[in-house]
Amino acid sequence: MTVTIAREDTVAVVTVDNPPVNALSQALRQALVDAVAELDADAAVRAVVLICAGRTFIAGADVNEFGKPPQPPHLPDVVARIEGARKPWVAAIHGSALGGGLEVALGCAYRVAVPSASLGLPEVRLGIIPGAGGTVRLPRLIGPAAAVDLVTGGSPVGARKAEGLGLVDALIDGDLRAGAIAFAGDIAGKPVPQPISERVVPPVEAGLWETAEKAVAAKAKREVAPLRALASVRRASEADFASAMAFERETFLELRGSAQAAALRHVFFAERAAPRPPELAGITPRAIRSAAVIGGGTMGAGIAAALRDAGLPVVLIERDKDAVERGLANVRAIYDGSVKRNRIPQAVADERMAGVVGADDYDLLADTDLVIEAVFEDIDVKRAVFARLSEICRPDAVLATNTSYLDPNAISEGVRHPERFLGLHFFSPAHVMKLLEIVPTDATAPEVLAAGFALARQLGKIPVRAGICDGFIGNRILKVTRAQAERLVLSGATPASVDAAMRAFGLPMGPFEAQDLGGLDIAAFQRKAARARGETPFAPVADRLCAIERFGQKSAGGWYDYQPGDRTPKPSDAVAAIIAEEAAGRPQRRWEEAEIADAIVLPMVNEATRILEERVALRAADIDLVKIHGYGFPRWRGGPMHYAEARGLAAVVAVLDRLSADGLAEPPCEGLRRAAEAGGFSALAG
Ligand code: T1G
Repeated sequence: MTVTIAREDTVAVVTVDNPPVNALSQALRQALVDAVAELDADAAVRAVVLICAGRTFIAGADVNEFGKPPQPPHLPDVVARIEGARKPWVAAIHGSALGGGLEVALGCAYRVAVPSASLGLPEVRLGIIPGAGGTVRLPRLIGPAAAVDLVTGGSPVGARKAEGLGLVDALIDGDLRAGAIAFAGDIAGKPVPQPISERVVPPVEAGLWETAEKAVAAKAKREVAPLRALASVRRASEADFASAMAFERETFLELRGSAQAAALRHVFFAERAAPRPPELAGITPRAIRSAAVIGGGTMGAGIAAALRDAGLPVVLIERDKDAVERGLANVRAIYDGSVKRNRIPQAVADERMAGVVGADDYDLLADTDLVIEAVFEDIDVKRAVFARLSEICRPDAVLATNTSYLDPNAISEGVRHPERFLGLHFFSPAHVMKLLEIVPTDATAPEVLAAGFALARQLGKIPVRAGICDGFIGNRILKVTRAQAERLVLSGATPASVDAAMRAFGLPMGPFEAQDLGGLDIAAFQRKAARARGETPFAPVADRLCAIERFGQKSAGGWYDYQPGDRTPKPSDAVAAIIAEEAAGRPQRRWEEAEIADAIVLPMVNEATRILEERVALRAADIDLVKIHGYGFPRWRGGPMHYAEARGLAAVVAVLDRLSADGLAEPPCEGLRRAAEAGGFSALAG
């Protein structure tokens, strides 16, 4: 890390260089304090530019330091030293000024930025609140309402919007350093703006706090930090600067040590490790500049939209003209929905739709870089598609299957140049869900696997490398969850009580609601294949529901009853009767919410441990990402594996031992017992 000072006539330029994102390590904080002292003492200097090397302005406190006691100089003191400097400091922002980086910029007398820059306070996404004056200075600078949005939402704003808010004083077109020096030269010697800490917060609109409290609580659900951040902005508006700073710092330090902050930090680092499997170090991905999707159903249309959203031209192939039209209509319906929900303007939807060519002619794919198959989950149908693609596509074109359960090795049998084949398992809706399971076959070449990971980044998705087994990582665990949910309703719980318990745990919906939404027939199809392989999947009630074609919302009834046109699940007497029949002879018991959550979540951990031991997943943290980004596991719990470690694996083993003794779960696997003895899953790492 270096902080260098250059002198351009009467303007000093302080350049921070702390790769990869100029995070505010202890050494950098000290260097900034030293720079203030040095430049205050230099009579020839009349203004100071603070600029960063590399891809971004300061991106925040160093998250690596969070697990340790804070070291001086503490960031609020650094910001105060800059604010109290005898010469005006100008923050010159490119890339992102985030968290502590924006707080440092707020200590400067001025802020200038290139138009492409962004500024934000994302601390709530890490389970904390700004801890160096962000919630206290921001309302003084841009007003309480705008400050509430920035602080409680955690989303950055672009430089132009920031200028409109008064957060940025000038936009610099062209070279930032030169522009910032010119700006500093202009303001040098002029009256310096009143330090933000000495200003008062502009008047608060009537009802702001009550309205904000309702909106933030509704969005944050069980996450603690957003409401605490709101409380800090409110305190800043109602108290003097010093006491508001003390309140903010006390809240920050409390949350910094919280379980939710530890979980969210775990996810932050997991999301940055997953896209870099060690086997791909130094491998250049095969370039993907054009794509095609075979199959215009729900998945194919979603994948086509995801590709278009990333700017790739897409050919959507179906078997005949009518099917092509249906496929294009499915893509158009996705964009109509996005416009209706104000996600994108109509013009963007039209431009993206214009980039989808529908066809029933495979010959159009002769020069396409990537083809993703999303046809019916039948191996013969898939093999036939790839046989044609082998004939027509370039030998180096990447061929991918979106299969959920079939073996990509088996699908790729007969494919020419099998090294260019892999599994890309998208989650429905494919243009929304972040998770992408990337499944190499025995033959997949490293540069092709790397192309899968590069595509994930281009699509803004979270890639997780998955080995081949039935259901890869996520759906394999889902099978266990569904079996557990049935065990619960056969031993005294009800679909409604299980779903309520899992919503209370933090899931967007419970296992029975989810089955009704997705359709019971899909899992029934998988159970039939499993039984053909000699397996014995446990689903006595689901089997009976499918036998009477109760497939869920698509068939007016599944685990719940539905009124026509109403998706609200209603407890079903018919289902209750079937459950009662299947439960006959089984011990019945009362189930508290926490016990239901244990009986659903801890068997997930057990199966995930097997997945880890079999190397189907590279890391326990990867499995957390699969559950969070593919199945809605609450991010603030860090994923099932982090949740189990935070709870204590010995305690997890004890609960599973008790449940399995009552026939309500499988016993803990050997790997889980070993991890419990070792105190964590890292003991199972290869
Ligand atoms: N601290 C330490 N390392 C960080 C970091 C941080 N804040 N942010 C990113 N990295 C590392 C990351 O682990 C990865 O490392 C590399 O940088 C590239 O990251 C007092 C307390 C800045 C928008 O929450 O949003 O300030 O794996 O892959 O896609 O109130 O990183 O390469 O070794 O994400 O170009 C607030 C978090 C902290 C910003 C760049 N700040 N970072 O995205 O690169 S709390 C944040 C980001 C705080 C104050 C409070 C993004 C990015 P490696 P990347 P990117």
